[in-house]
Amino acid sequence: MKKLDFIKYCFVSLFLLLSVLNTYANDGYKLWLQYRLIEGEGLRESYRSNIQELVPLGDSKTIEIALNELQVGLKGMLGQEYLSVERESIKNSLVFGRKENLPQTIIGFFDKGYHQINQEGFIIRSITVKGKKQLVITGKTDVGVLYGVHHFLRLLQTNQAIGKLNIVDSPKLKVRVLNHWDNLDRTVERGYSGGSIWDWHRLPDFIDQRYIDYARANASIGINGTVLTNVNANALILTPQYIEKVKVLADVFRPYGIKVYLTARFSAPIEIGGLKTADPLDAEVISWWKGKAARIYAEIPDFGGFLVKANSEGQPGPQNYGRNHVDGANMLADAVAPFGGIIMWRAFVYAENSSDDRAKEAYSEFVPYDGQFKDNVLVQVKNGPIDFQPREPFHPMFGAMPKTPLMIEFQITQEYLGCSTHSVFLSTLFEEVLASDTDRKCKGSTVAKVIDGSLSNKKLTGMAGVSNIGTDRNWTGNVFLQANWYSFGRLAWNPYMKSADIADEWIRATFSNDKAFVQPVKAFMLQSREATVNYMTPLGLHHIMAAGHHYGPGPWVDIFERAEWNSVYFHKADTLGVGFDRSTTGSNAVGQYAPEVARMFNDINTCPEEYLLWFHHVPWNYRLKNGQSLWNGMALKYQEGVDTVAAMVKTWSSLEGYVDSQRFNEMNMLLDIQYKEAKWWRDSCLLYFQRFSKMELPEGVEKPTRTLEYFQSLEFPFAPGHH
Ligand code: GCV
Repeated sequence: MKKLDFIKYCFVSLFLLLSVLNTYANDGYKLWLQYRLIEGEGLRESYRSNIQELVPLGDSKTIEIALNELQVGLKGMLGQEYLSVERESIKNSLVFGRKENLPQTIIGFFDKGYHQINQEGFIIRSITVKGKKQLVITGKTDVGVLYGVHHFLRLLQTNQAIGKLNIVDSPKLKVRVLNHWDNLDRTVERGYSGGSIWDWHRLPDFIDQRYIDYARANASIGINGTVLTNVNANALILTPQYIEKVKVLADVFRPYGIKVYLTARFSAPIEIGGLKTADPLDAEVISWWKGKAARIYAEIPDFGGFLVKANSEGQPGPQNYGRNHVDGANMLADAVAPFGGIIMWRAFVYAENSSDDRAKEAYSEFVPYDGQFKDNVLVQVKNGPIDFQPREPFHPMFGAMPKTPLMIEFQITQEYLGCSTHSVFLSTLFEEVLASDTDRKCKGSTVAKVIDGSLSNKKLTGMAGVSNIGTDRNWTGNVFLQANWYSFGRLAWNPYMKSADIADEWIRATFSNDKAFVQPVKAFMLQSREATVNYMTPLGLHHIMAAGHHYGPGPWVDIFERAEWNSVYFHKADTLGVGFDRSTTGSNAVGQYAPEVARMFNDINTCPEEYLLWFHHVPWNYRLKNGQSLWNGMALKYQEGVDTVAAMVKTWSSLEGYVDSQRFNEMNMLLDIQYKEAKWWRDSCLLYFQRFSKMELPEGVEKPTRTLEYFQSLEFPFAPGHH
């Protein structure tokens, strides 16, 4: 062996050995794009025989990115370099390019497929031309091709056969967007993964590699938009100084199919425009916004548009001028319409003066406006009527505004679910909401069908996820929570996907294809959200976390003047029972749902027990379906939540051999924290509610080792994400 060959041999052997042993440090930066060497020479060989060369068609930046992704991915997974080649060759090739760049010899294979896909869709098909096998990835646009390439790589990452592919797929939603609650000073509201990744100070000249990696990760799961700034907005982002910076980010993201959006502070015409008013019907204000939009589009021709939080939690809005949401949203919609922009107008509102039930407010304010918003307005509705709780029934607006395009907003960051230390797979929460039937009369009128436009024939559709991304090396503060970013993207692409399938993909792409690893991890992921509901807010309890930062339990919170900022407002515990009566005998929030749904929630006997205390004030000795009294059942649920986390800890610690040491150890420590905090939740909530129930803890529930006073005395002045 020549010296050079020998060195190469040693290098390759070492690479293979390290990949197989999986013991080198891995900080999780690569997310689900790990592209580990596929185990089993046989499988690798079968992939190699199908892909002997790469043939990119087209010379756009997007095709270059797709080629690069294939080269990186295939090198990692097959241990082999791939150079790109020209069209003519006799080998089995992987050809990728958009319709108009496909050679005449093969375009005919895709006629039918092109009719089935939209502008962002793709086709992956194995064909044989003159005895030569070809794998073709195509679409109507280069971005569609890029999505196809990522899908193809996912097939390899999950060890699927690629010999006879015929996949035709398109995103079901148009706007698939992350909402960053990032402030210009790089703090992140409700962010638990470090600071903001947007380095405004060094922009526009310094392009952090993170921006590129962020775009790449998003493209790999089909996310096509990013709102860079917090909905609690700062008008400065709309000044030329910042637009110049935003433009640079937009330029980085464009070839990955990602549009940039900004939050528009409604009072910007006053704050940065020198006007005396921000009244949406004022001629000067209208023209100011038109001018502002024109200047943004001059820099960023594909700028997505604005996201607006108005007249909510102190944010200015049209109501400050006696106008309404339609006036505000439509005025902005007119400003961006000439450029193809959209307005995402949030429905998360609750009155300055407490009403009888906060859960009813968004519906009451918005439903009367059904059909009045301009065509380029999406009303952005949180998944539930309160605020991203561990469990909420679906938001009644989803069943009540057939003439208005509604997009759903999920929270990926875990404001109410244990920050980034609790490993909660949120996909099951997202799935539960999307699968909820808004009507029940004509079965199948699910939230998914409302937001994908199929129920009432809407063209503009979307899903927003409040991002959990920050400057931490692993992006999300906890490797496991990368799965929530991932599942958000997959569900925004296809809101009918199942969490079990998403978990399966993510585990295989992120860690290992070994069944002995995939199965137990998948099982605990799928249980993890229910466990959190159980140890935080079982049986329909909600909003009983500590005040302000929302970290940890605080069912005793009763210090705020505004009633609905207090936990006691939400649980209403007294000596008779616990729960918020939203039935017809109470606030009648049930009346905001379609009649069949309302009936189901209204009757304590048909109300699903997971929403029991959401809709009813229930006596402590009420009999649950399992025969337990409410008090015992609640205590046992808290215990069950803790026990599930204990099992998660055990499962994970038995999987050391399958994961690199860094990610393994970090997860171990985080799960230990989660276990400790699950017990903290159980003990403090049970001690607190026991003051009202005056009943003993049932058998099987561990006795608290601390007093209620101890838990009430805990303070966390520097809890993250709260400013
Ligand atoms: C961005 C909750 C959060 C706020 C957040 C708000 C919203 O109230 O606690 O931090 O503000 O929701 O969604 O606008």
